[in-house]
Amino acid sequence: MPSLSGAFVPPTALASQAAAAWAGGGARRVGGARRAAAAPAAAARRHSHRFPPATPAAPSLPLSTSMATAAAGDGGAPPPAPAPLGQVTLLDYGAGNVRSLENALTALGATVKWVQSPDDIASADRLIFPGVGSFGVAMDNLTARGYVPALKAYLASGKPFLGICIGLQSLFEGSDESPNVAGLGVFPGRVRRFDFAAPPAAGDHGGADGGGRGLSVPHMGWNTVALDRPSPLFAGGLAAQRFYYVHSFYVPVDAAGDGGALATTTHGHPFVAVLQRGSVMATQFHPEKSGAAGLALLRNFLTSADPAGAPPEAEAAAQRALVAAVRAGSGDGGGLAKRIVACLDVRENDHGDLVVTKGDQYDVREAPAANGDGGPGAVRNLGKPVELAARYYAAGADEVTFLNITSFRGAPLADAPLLAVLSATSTRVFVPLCIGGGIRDYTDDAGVAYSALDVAARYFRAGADKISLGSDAVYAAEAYYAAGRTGDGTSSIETISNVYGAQAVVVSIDPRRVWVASPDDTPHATLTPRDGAVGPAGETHCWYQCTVKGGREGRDLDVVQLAVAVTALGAGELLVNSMDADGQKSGYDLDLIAAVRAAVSVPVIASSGAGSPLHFGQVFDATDVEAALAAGIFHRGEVGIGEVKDWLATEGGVPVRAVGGVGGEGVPVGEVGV
Ligand code: 1PR
Repeated sequence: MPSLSGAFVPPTALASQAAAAWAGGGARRVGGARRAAAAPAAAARRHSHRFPPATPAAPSLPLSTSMATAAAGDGGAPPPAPAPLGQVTLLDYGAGNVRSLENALTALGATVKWVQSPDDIASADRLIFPGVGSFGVAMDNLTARGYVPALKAYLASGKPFLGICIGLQSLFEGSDESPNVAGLGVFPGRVRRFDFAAPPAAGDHGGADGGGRGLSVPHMGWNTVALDRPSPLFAGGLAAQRFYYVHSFYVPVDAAGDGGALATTTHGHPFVAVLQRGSVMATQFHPEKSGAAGLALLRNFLTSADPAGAPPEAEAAAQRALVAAVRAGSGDGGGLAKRIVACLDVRENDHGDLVVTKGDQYDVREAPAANGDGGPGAVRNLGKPVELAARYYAAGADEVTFLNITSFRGAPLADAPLLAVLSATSTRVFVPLCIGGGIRDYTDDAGVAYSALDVAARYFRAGADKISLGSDAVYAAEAYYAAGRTGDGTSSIETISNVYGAQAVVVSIDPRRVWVASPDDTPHATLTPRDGAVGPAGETHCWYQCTVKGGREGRDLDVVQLAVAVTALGAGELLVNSMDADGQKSGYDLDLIAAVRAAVSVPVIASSGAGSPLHFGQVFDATDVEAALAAGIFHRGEVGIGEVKDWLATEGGVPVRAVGGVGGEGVPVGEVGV
């Protein structure tokens, strides 16, 4: 178990040996040309701890489950309840999901104080800036509230500062995202846009993603850190962990300046993962969404006497050993892990309780005979939403999705129980949460009009990191084509994406296969199934029709048309269900998923039909999607998330985030120590 006090216990004999070898070998190597002659003494001291560069020719193997788990400790017994950690000040300006960070800090035992005025910034002892929204929105808000002078003074004060995501990017002079907006300028240089119009050069990425097309943008998911030098922030084995990133813009390593990049990561090319100059630290990833590893990093920031200083030598040696061990095992290639997503379809059962249910080809009711009265069967009840979500987090789910499957019938914001479920879940689950169902413009029974943006805002405030649009996205795509392939700015996709960013908008597609004898029989793009399947009348071709209202109504739109339209309108990720494969446990519909994957450059989540770990391997191998989702097999306990990940890591050669993490995931609130 990693120690909270900073003293590091080498996790395995392997790491111990590596530590000894490293300490005896190159532990004192200096960063050569990267050390500026005139660097201040403190900076020079830090440089003396730098790790040597990774061997360029090192193979890009996945970070092995066993190594990362071992590096993180046994993850077994729950840690003791956290001692109070004192106060931390959060700089927020009211946009996006900052509740997650507050929840994470509270769960660690910290008292959170929100900045209400410039004086609160000046009086803070430890300040965290969880920037959300775009670069321009962040800077405009800081300026409008008069925070910029106080923030600059704080950044120069030597007191610990931790920026997160936009909180990192806003430290620079400017960004491609908002070209006319000046940043804080603490670091020179600009934040750049990922541009993968052309595929990265062979070997230029971790092999987990990419292929014949460019890498997906946003960079969304769990990626590694390549630590440049030991740091108190990474005490406790964190250098071997993956963290959750979600962003379309990045800080080039050069822009961070000499020694500015405490850690880098790779998506097509290296970029800054963690920045540090003096007491100013910032992560491109979201520690509050990075499971136990992220919580451990936050705890290190809060508890280290000098989080920006050099760690004690024992800890520094342990970190060097760990980095060496990771490099030896993984080649330091980085790249996104494939995400495993647990999905919870929720609805009221016939007694009015909100339950997790699960359909077979979207039918969530038991067979009528089970009732004995000739009426419809009962809604399948597979458990309580918060409990199941927490269980999946503990088991290593990389993301949890709630789909409110009957909300199209009523008024979504009247669905207070679901908002309560989301709020409760976000205090216990520290990986990304997505919620979908019923997000659209509507008017309630009292005649009050709500926009989709209003509905989404409530979900974000309740703890969602992303929202998912189903039916409304189909209507938006139809309007897009009717208007000549353009949006008018009013669709739910556009309005929510504009305010919260594309990465916060998922489109959930509910297609069904339509068989045709010949491609000439339909205006839609057809394909011939790769497994040789034929239709009921021997048809050899099919197309995938979009549906609305939970599959109850088919539309004259195919999945590729939908995918192209919704990403043009601003969706940042697609969730591809299949009405035919749902609940069948015979594998994902590879033709369907490959067709969508090939049509877009945003991340794609494969859904419907998983029955075994092999099916996950097949979909990653055949379609190159970034994530795969399952429901039924997890709910019924037939296959565990850990089983899937172990199989992928050992048999499938697929990079995944190690299950277990630091001190175990999903420990109860009040016991989130690491
Ligand atoms: O149209 O914006 O209100 O959103 C409604 C949302 O509810 C959509 O995302 C839609 O997919 C979902 N939904 C509606 N009805 C159902 C149903 O099952 N009757 N669920 C439904 C969709 C598919 C997945 C399922 C996977 C994996 N269910 O959620 O989890 O198929 O299942 P498996 O691993 O067991 O095969 P809107």
